[in-house]
This record gives sequence, C-alpha cells and structure tokens, in this order.
Amino acid sequence: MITKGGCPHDCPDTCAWEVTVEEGRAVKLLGARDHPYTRGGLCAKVNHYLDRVYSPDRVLHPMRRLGAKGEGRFERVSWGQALEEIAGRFQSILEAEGGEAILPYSYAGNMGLIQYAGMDRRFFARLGASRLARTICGDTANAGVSAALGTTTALLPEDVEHARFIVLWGTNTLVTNLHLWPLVRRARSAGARLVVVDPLRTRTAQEADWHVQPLPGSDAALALGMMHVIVAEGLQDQAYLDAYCNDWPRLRRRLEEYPPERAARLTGLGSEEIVSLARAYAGTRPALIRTMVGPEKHAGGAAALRTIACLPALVGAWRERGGGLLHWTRSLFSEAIDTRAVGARQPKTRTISMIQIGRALTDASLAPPLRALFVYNSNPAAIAPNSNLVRQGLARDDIFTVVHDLFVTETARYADYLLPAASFIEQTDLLFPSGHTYKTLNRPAIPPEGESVANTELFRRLAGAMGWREPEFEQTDEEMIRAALDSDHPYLRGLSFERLWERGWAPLELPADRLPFAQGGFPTPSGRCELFRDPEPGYLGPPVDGYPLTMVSAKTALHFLNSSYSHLPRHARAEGGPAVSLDPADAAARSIADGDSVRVWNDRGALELPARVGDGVRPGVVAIPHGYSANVLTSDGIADAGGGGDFYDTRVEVTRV
Ligand SMILES: Nc1nc2c(c(=O)[nH]1)N[C@H]1C(S)=C(S)[C@@H](COP(=O)(O)OP(=O)(O)OC[C@H]3O[C@@H](n4cnc5c(=O)[nH]c(N)nc54)[C@H](O)[C@@H]3O)O[C@H]1N2
Ligand SMILES: Nc1nc2c(c(=O)[nH]1)N[C@H]1C(S)=C(S)[C@@H](COP(=O)(O)OP(=O)(O)OC[C@H]3O[C@@H](n4cnc5c(=O)[nH]c(N)nc54)[C@H](O)[C@@H]3O)O[C@H]1N2
Ligand SMILES: [Mo]
Repeated sequence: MITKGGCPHDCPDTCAWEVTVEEGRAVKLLGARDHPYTRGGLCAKVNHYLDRVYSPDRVLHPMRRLGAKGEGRFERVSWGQALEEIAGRFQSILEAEGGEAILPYSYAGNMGLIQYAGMDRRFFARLGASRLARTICGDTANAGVSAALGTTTALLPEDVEHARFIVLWGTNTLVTNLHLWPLVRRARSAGARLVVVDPLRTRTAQEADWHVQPLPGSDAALALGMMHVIVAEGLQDQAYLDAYCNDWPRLRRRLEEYPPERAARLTGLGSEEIVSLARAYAGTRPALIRTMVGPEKHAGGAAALRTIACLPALVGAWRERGGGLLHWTRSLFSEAIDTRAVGARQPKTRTISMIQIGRALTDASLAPPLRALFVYNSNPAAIAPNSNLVRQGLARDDIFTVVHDLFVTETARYADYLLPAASFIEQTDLLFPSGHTYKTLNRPAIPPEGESVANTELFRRLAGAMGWREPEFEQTDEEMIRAALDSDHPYLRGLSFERLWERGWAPLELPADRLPFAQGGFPTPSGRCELFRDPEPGYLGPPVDGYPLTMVSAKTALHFLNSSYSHLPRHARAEGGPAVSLDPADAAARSIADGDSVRVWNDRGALELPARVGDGVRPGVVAIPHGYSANVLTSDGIADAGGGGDFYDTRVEVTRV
C-alpha cells in the first residue's frame, strides 16, 4: 500500500513523498514524482528517513529519570503514571508560583501546521505559562526585509529561471534548499551568471561563476559599497526610485559614507571586486537576489538584510520577471490559511527569548523563578548558543524538565520525564512551505511505533490529566486542519480536504502574471519601498569580544538537519565528524598543519577538533559545521531587530594541542 505525504522538516523545500507499507511495516519512502516542484527528489538526510523511524535508539515508551540530570539513564513507566505525575507537578507549581514558572521550549523540529503550533499553544495558554520568543530562525532577516518591502514574500522560486544574474547572498542552496538548484541550473544554461556571497567556500560557492567572500557580518557595508558605485556611475533606475520609493535623498547621503575603498576595508574584499560586482549587478537584467538566513545571525543582521533588500529598487530590477528578491513564500499561506483556528490567544505573560535560554535557566533573579521546562520539537542543549550555560541550567534539580522527542537528544539526557514522539510517517498534518507554493497533506502511513504520540495527542492527553474539559482540547487533528482550510481566500480556490487527501498536494492559486512591485505597490504603510526606515541601512561593525578569529557555524553538514540525524549511525558516518576549517595563513601563524588536533576556545568554552587547513574559509574566519557542538562557543547576544541571535559573530582563538 502506498500513502501520500510530505516532509515537515524545518527546510524550505517541503518535499512530497510516498510511503510503501507492506505487512504493517514501511519499506520504502520515495519522493513523489508528480510534484511539480520537488519532482520525486528528496535529500541526503530524508532519503534514509526510515532509519529514523526504525532506529533501535528510538524512544518508544515514556521514561522517568534515574541518576543525575545529564546522565541519560531512565526507567520505563506507563503513560498513565507519566501523565499523572507531570500534571501533579504542574498543579503544584501553579498553586505555589503561578503559570509563569512554567516555560515551553519548542521550535521547528516539526514544521507542520498543527504539530508545530496547535494543541501545545492551547495547553500553555490555558496554563498561563511564560511565553517563548521563537526567534531563532528568520525573524531578524524578516525584520530587515519587511522594513524595506513590507513583506517577506516577493519573488517565487519559479522566477529564478528567468533571471540572468543570480546572487545567492549568504545561502547555501545545494545543502539547505536543494530543490531550487534545478531552476538555477536552467537559468545558467540560458546564460545566467551565478554569484555566491559567503565567507565560507561552501558546496554552493564551489559551483558558482563568482564567489565573493566578505568578512562575516559585513553585508550591509558590501551592499552600500555596491550602491555607491551604482549611483556614482549613474546606473540607478531614477524613474523607479522617484515613482515607487521613499527617502531616496537620505539613502543617497548615506551612500556617500561608503565609497568602495571604505567598503573594501569593512568587508575584507578588494575595492575592484566591489566595483565589478556593482557594475555586473546593475548591468545585467533580470537580476535576482536569493536570501534566507545566513547573514541574519549577526548583531547587524536586520540592517544587512534590509540593505540587500533595497538593491533591486535601486536598479529597477523589479520591473521584469526574474528580477528582484526571492526570500520566503510562507506568508502567502498564512494569508490564505486560518492559522488562528489551530492555535490559541496567548495571555500576556512574560516572554523569554529562546536564544537566551541559558541565561534564563541560570538567572537567580527571575520572579517567579522557573520551576518547569517543557521541551518538544527542539534540542536546546545542542542548538541554542552558549550551550555550556544552557546545560548548566538544564542540570538544575529545582527545574522539573519534560522532553518529548524521538531520540535521547543532548537535551533529553536532562529530562525528568522523557516522552516518546511519533515520526513524520505516523501523523497527520498540513504542510505549508517557506520555499515554494505547494501545500501538502501529510497522511500517516503506519500507526505510531511503540507508545509514541504526535504533539497534538500529547497535549490532548496532558489537558485531560489536568482535568481540563474544554472542547478545544477534544478537537481531532483532522478537525483542526479542516478549520484552518475553511477560508474563502482566493489562493485556496477549489481546495478541499478531500482533494488534498486524494492527491497529496495542491498549488496555491496565484495570479499567473504575478510581477510583484513592477509598478510599486509595496505592502508597506506608505505603499513604497522604504529605503531608510528603522533599522537604517548601515554597517554596525565587527564583533568586539577580544579574540582574533570569527567563527561561523553554518549549516554545511549535508546529512544533518540542525542537530537532527546526528544521532543516526549512517548519517553521522557520511558526515565524517566535526572539524574546524582554517585559512592557510591563519594556520601557519599558529603552526597548525592540516589534520593537527587543535583547541578552539573563547570565554564560553573550548572544543578539541581536527584542523582542516585549506580554502574552506577566508582569512580571519574559521568554520565548524552546525549540528555538532559548535554552540559551546557561540555568542548569545540578540541582533538589531526581530529578536534573532548573533551566532555567527562568535570570536575565538585556535591553538595547536
Ligand atoms: N542539510 C541541511 N539543510 C538545512 C538545514 C540543515 O541544518 N542542514 N537547516 C534548515 C534551516 S533550519 C534553515 S534556517 C535553512 C537555512 O538555510 P541557509 O540560510 O542557506 O543556511 P545557513 O547555513 O544558515 O547560512 C547560509 C550561509 O550564510 C553564510 N554566512 C554566515 N554569515 C554570513 C554573513 O555575514 N554574510 C554572508 N553573505 N553570508 C554569511 C554561511 O557561511 C552559510 O554558508 O536551511 C535548512 N536546511
Ligand atoms: N551554531 C548554530 N546554531 C544554530 C544555527 C546555526 O546555523 N548555527 N541555526 C539555528 C536555526 S536557523 C535553527 S532553525 C535552530 C534549529 O533548532 P531545532 O529546531 O531545535 O532543531 P533540531 O536540532 O533539528 O531539533 C529538533 C528536534 O525536534 C525533534 N522532533 C522532530 N519531529 C518531532 C515531533 O513531531 N515532535 C516532537 N516532540 N519532536 C520532534 C527532533 O528529533 C529533534 O531532536 O538551530 C539554530 N542554532
Ligand atoms: Mo532555521
């Protein structure tokens, strides 16, 4: 039997798949060939998703901690016992300290509509728990892009093949957004030139016609330097600026501060390279810039993205198909789908940043103090910055910790109760991607393994154990999805739950001749592209904390998804273990040779790793792939807008051991 579904991972591609089940066991999981965007392809991670489903290490029963927090020793208990004890603890915390002493911690381990945010939001709202600022990914970039454009959705991926100049600006398409690549390839075979702007020589950068390698965090300076050249040479589209943009005179004055020589100093590039890039960008049409989240993870991340987002207006790139900025597509779905129907109105309790969870868990002055932490859809001990501090917080015996996951993750080792989560092929959800415009219905191919449950079911059970009888806790998964689809928005024209169930996926009904902003119409309050509102376009300068090298820990691990899959032998083997990449000059200055064992360290922690000396990074930069332990070293500051982190501003020293 074949069941249609799709991948709810935190990834722009949201691939459609088909699962073959024989005698109750899933034996094959393949990309759905009829899907117009993902076209039967999956990725190096999900090609072996069934390894995850049937892993001998999977958590299949509720477990209670034995031994000390962090040891990861558990004993099996029944669901009844686990629910009763968790509900009991929550009740006594409610009575003693109030709901704010309880903190949910979740992110996008599952990005589906109802498994990302659904029953859980209702549960924590009813509890009056502290709120979590879920800003670890995209919010800073989005703050920058929407300050300029009024939206986070402009071009669509299908526009890429019409472009003749493509800039992948701080995004590693071949690793993180694989299904965009065929469109890039098609544009290139029609003559497009491909530029990658990235301090690392990623797989994607290696494939580019031109790899521009600025210092991390310096994109605003690069974009302003390009703009300076464009304006100095009269290459701007003055008619577009006058008709559709605000604050051109102020931007123009700001540009005077960024002649190419200064931009070169700030970015660590040559000024000729900035001049050539500016001329090529302004002189080739259509010109498309693709952004995701790489450049956001800096103190000036929002200013960087907002400055980049102003470039298309400066040269009038929006005028033709294939010109402009491609960022996300998700806002199209949130306009059309009634997401409020599945969540809950959150009471105005205090908010704690997920970026600074280490600080919150170790802050003795919090009032009320944190007494319980409930982790699901995330692995904060591995993915949140400054992870030694996070672990110090997780080790506290006076914070009751529940974790719901499929594996004994770094975080789960600290759990008082570890509850088994269902895999993607064992649950129902509506998937709406951030990287294309086809929604997918994920149908369960097999029943949950062992005693595992989907997030929705977990919080239904917990609400029951709390004695809450409101109908919102009785709604089934299907009812929740139907409620969200019950919308007369034109993008959903002709769509029904039944049709989705049958076919697996459906496109959003978008206008065929969609040419956003060709004639202005920006969804900003003024209706114009805002060239100079908060955050102002400008360069905030390099990080200041002492150490000489900047460490970028980006998503270069092809076989991991953040920390997911790092626990599976096949994926871990294919990835080959962590290492630190160094530029030959930086290595020589420290007497480090390729393969040497080195210590990478700063005030927050230290890692001992093999050194990879070569062209993987530019001078002044080192790189450790995200998904291992890089966060022992990372900075836990907050970016200039949107609440994101400054992970890639981390400064370190490297010493041979
Ligand atoms: N294989 C795989 N795929 C994934 C993921 C994964 O972990 N593994 N994660 C998923 C998630 S959660 C997300 S958010 C997306 C992210 O997708 P991307 O945004 O493409 O990924 P990142 O690795 O965060 O950043 C992209 C690049 O930005 C570069 N970069 C860092 N700082 C700067 C800077 O200041 N300027 C410039 N120009 N570039 C900079 C990094 O070196 C990196 O190569 O990928 C998703 N897809
Ligand atoms: N150093 C560094 N740190 C980073 C980044 C970086 O580039 N560098 N990137 C940041 C970014 S962009 C992001 S998005 C975050 C990602 O951070 P997280 O969202 O925490 O990502 P994962 O490590 O994949 O952890 C997801 C967990 O959810 C579990 N899970 C999967 N499905 C389900 C489910 O249905 N139910 C439950 N209960 N659990 C499930 C998985 O098993 C996994 O343990 O990391 C951030 N941290
Ligand atoms: Mo992310």
